[in-house]
Amino acid sequence: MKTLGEFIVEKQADYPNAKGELTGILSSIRLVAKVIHRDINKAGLTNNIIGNAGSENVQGETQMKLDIFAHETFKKALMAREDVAGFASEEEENFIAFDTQRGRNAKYVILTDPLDGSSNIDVNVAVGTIFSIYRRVSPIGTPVTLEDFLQPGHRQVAAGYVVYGSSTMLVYTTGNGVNGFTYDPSLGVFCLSHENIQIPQTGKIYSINEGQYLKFPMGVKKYIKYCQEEDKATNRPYTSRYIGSLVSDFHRNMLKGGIYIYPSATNYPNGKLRLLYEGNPMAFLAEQAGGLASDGFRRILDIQPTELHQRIPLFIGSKQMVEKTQDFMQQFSGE
Ligand code: AHM
Ligand code: MG
Repeated sequence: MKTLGEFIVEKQADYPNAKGELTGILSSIRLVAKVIHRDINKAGLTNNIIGNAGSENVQGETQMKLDIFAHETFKKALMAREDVAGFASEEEENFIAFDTQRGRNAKYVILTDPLDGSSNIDVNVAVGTIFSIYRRVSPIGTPVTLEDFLQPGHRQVAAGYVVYGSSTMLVYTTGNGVNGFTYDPSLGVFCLSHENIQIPQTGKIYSINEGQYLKFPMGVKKYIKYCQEEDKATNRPYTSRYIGSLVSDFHRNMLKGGIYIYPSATNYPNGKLRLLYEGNPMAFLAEQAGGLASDGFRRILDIQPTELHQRIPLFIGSKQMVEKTQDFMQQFSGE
């Protein structure tokens, strides 16, 4: 049995010049995952953590929404170790520069969606934490700038997610394949359980919020109908599975083969998901596992971000299925 800690140290040995900064960041993320795992598992019992931020519980204590709690946990863990130069989160409008001597001298910035799918918490459905790491472009020794965060996804150094499901798993890549670690709460360690994950080239599952069907672009509507048509040669009709928690939907599709789509819609002209906190890290993982990620027309990892909380349509998963959606989007782009 190999633990995540052992695995990270072993990988660092492949890079003789590495100073251990990335190793330190991954260790912080591992700790964050354990803390969030613990708190999610008692969310139903702890009445100062569930519910709306800003409201008060019966004891008059301020309630903290779990996604804000996860954000604070992440920020504190990174600040404590000072392994990163800056931090940006879906839960905070501006990025944070860790403006200490160690912070200014650090090489990396980290971006996160600390608790994705958080509306699922109150009903005991799996949620996740997503993270993305870049090498800064501003000079070492200065505080980080916005440009450090607005880099195209193909420049990511590492990315991953934690899924808090029937078991908690941490899945990540440093650009050398994708590996998954399952948490053993009794030992407090993540153990390598899914080595070198490969997304099947095609699959039977499509995941999309079909309630929004009428608002979707014609290419997406036609693709949904394609998924539902009978065709033995291509294993159709496909199966529809939508949890409404990107990490969980992606994780299942990655292991079984499938596609997740959050397209643009008349009420969401650029989709709902965020390029920096959701699109890019999941796209990096998808490609590293042999899959694809697109906005319907372009490779997600090639998009030059223009703002921190930018949204993008997302088509992600098995290669052949994503390619098929691109054909449909292209063919019906005028309608
Ligand atoms: P969040 O980051 O605010 O939790 O929103 C992202 C989530 C995804 O996890 C999920 O796939 C999607 O929103 C569901 O949205 P919808 O309810 O519109 O289908
Ligand atoms: Mg999210």
